[in-house]
Amino acid sequence: MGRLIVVSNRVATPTETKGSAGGLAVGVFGALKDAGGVWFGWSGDVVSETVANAGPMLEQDGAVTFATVGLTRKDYDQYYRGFSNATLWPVFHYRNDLARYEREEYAGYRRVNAWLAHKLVKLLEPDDIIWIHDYHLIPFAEALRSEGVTNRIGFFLHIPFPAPQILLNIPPHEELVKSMSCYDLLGFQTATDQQAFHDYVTRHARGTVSADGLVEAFGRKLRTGVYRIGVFPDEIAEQAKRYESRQHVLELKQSLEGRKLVMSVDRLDYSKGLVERFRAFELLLERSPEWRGNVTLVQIAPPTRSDVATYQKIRQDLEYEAGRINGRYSGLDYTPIRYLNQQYDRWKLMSLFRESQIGFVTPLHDGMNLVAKEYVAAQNPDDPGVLVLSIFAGAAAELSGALLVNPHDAIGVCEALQRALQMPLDARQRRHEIDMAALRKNDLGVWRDSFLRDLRSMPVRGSGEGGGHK
Ligand code: ADQ
Repeated sequence: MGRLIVVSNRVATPTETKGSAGGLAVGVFGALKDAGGVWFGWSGDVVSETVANAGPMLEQDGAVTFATVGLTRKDYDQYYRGFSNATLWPVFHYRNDLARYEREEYAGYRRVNAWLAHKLVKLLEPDDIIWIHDYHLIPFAEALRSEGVTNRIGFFLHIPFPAPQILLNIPPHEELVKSMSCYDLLGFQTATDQQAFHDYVTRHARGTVSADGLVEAFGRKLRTGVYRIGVFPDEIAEQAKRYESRQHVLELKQSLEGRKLVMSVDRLDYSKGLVERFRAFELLLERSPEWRGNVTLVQIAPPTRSDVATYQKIRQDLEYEAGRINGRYSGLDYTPIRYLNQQYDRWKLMSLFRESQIGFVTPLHDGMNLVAKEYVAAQNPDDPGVLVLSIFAGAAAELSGALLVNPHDAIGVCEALQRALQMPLDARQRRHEIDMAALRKNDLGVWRDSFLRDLRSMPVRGSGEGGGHK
C-alpha cells in the first residue's frame, strides 16, 4: 500500500493532533499513521518571501512527516483572505450578497496553489495517494498534473457545493469546475452537494454523469461520491462524562440556579445563523412568559477571519442583538443570553454539552456541522438533551432524532425550543438512541476509510507511463 499524502490549507501540529484538536485532525492523522505519509500545507504564519521560499519545514512524528510553509503577506491577502474567504466561502454558502470578486485575488489564489503544488512535488513518491482538502485548494490537482504527477488524487469539499445558478456568480466558475475535473475522486458531504456538481457538469459544461457517478467533463473522467464526515461518538461520550464534575461545569451549574440551559457553539461566522438564532430565542421569551427567568442561552463563538470585513460586521451585529435582548429581558439576577467571544478546549465543550437540556444548532448553510454530532454524542443516555437542528446543516440528513427547523422561520424555531424544553424523558431517550446509532454507523473512521478505499481503487491516470511523477 502506498503512502498517504494529505494536503489542507492549515496543518495541525503533531501536538494538536494528540491534544485538543477537533475530530477531523485526529481522524486524518489516524489514517496518516496507518499508511505513513506526509501532511502538507500552510503553517499559519505570514513570513517574508525568503522564508516562504525556503520551506517546507519538516517535522517528523513516527511514520508521519508534517511539512509546512509560510505565506507572504501578498499571498495571504489574495489567496486566503481574498478569493478563498471573500469569494468562495460566501458564494458556496449561498451568500452572494456578501461576496466580492477581484481578478488579482483569483490570480493570487491560482498562483499560491501552483506554488504549493510545486513544493509538494519534491516530496512525492510514485505510489503515493494524495488527498486534498477543501475550497482553498480546488486547483491543486491541476497544478500537480501540469508538473507531470500521475498519482491518484482525491478531493474532499468540507463546505456545501452551490447550485449552478449560484456558482455562475463567480466569474471563473468554469475554470474552477474544470480544475475539479483534474481529480480522480471528488467527495461531497451530502447528496445535494453532489447533485449540484453534476447539474453544473451536465447543464453548463456539456459533460455527462452516469448512474454510478462516473463523470466525463472537459475531456476527463472522474468519480464523485458522498462521504458524510462523522465523529467518534463513544470517545466523545466518554470524554464528556469524564469531565462532567470539573470546576467549569460546577460553576456554570451553580450560576444557573436550576434554570434550563440551551447551548450553542460555533465559529463566529455569518453562515452559522447566529443573529437569526438570537432572535428566535428572544421570541421564546416574548411568546412564553413562563420561560422568562427560567432558561439561559449560552453562545460560545470565538472570532475567526477577523481581518475579513464581513466577519467584523457579523460580530457587531451579534453584539448589538445580545445587548438588545439582554436589555429587554434581564433581571437583577438573570441574563437570558450569555455570549462568550472565547475559544474553549474541546473537552470543556463536550462536558458543557452534557450539562445542557438543548443543543441549538441553526446554520443558514453548513457542509456538515460537527457540533451537532458532538452534541448528541456528549449526552448522558440516562437524561439526554434535545438537539434543535437546522435543515440546512448536512447533519440533518442523518440525525432524524433531532427537532429539525428552518432557521429563517423564527416562530417555527421558537416552537421547537418550546417542544424540546418540555419533552418527556422517554421521548428524549428514544431520539438520542436513534441519533447515537446513526453516529456509530457512520463515524469518522467510516468517512475516512471509505474515501481512501474508493480513491485507491481508481485506475492510475496515464498508467501506461508508469505512474509517479517526472
Ligand atoms: P466549521 O465551519 O469549522 O467546519 P463545524 O463542523 O461545526 O464547523 O466545526 C468543526 C470543529 O470545530 C468541531 O470539532 C467543533 O467542535 C469545533 N468548534 C466549532 N466551534 C468551536 C468553538 N467555538 N470553540 C472550539 N471549537 C469549536 C467546516 C464546515 C463544516 C464541516 C467541517 C468538517 O464548515 O460544515 O462539518 O468543516 O468537515
